[in-house]
Amino acid sequence: MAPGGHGTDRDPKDLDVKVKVGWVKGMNRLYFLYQAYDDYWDFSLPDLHNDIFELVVDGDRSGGPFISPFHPIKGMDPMEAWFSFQGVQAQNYHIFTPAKGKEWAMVWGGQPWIKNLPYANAAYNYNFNPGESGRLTLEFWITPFDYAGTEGPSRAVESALTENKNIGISWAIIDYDNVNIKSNNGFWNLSRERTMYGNASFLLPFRLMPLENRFLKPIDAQWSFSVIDMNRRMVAFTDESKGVITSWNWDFGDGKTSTEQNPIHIYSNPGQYIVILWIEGPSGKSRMAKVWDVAVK
Ligand SMILES: [Ca+2]
Ligand SMILES: [Ca+2]
Ligand SMILES: [Ca+2]
Repeated sequence: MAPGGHGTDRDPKDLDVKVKVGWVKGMNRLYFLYQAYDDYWDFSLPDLHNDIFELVVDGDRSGGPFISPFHPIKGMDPMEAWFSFQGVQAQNYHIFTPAKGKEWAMVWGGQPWIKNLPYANAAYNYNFNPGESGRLTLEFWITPFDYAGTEGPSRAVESALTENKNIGISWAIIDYDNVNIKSNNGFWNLSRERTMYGNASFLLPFRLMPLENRFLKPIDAQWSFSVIDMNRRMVAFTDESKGVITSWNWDFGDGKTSTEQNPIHIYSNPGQYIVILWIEGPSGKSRMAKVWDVAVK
């Protein structure tokens, strides 16, 4: 991490942090595992004086400023900017480590609803009192938004998380080590630019990696379909199988078959069909059947 603010000499006896980030294909969520040792966990007060993991996410890397003091229009009313601008296109979470008698995070903007279910959740594990040292584990997940307005989820747009997409992320760790001293003892940035907290152009690209090969089967049948013309009962089938494949065999469930990779089939009669794809390759065979997903009237 690049130092910023105070606390430029990192000392693991003062603070030692490990962060892991993950995602699951098919869900617009980012998962975090935060493991930290601190010599003084500062979390008894109800305000921002708290050990904090400050996370900033820009799900579509639109970049640019996103907090009211950085609004491009000079002299903008700060509350107007808070509601129309702050956190709308990139989000900043001040996550309290830990949170006791306090919500788990402060979302720095006019969209506090994004920290609650079904958009986020958090759980802590620790065994210390305020002012003591020890180890903390925090697990949480969030939903990044391309648009998160103050009016709530009805007009919101989740960031679509897809394989190999780059998203903007940075974080800072704010270490308070004395409940009686107002200022913090350290502010550590992942980004080299301290103002990453309010300008998404200073976030770092995190690539949403595909599953590593060791987690994949060498050959794995999968497919999807789309009814392209219900009047003609015309259905397009798309092969989504993984691995090296040399042959495809489709059974459309009406007695007809195909050896094309991506066939289009016309059903003669209405009904729900059991469609089966068999594939073969150098590493073996695989089958994927779907019962009654394909239905035409
Ligand atoms: Ca400390
Ligand atoms: Ca954005
Ligand atoms: Ca601390």
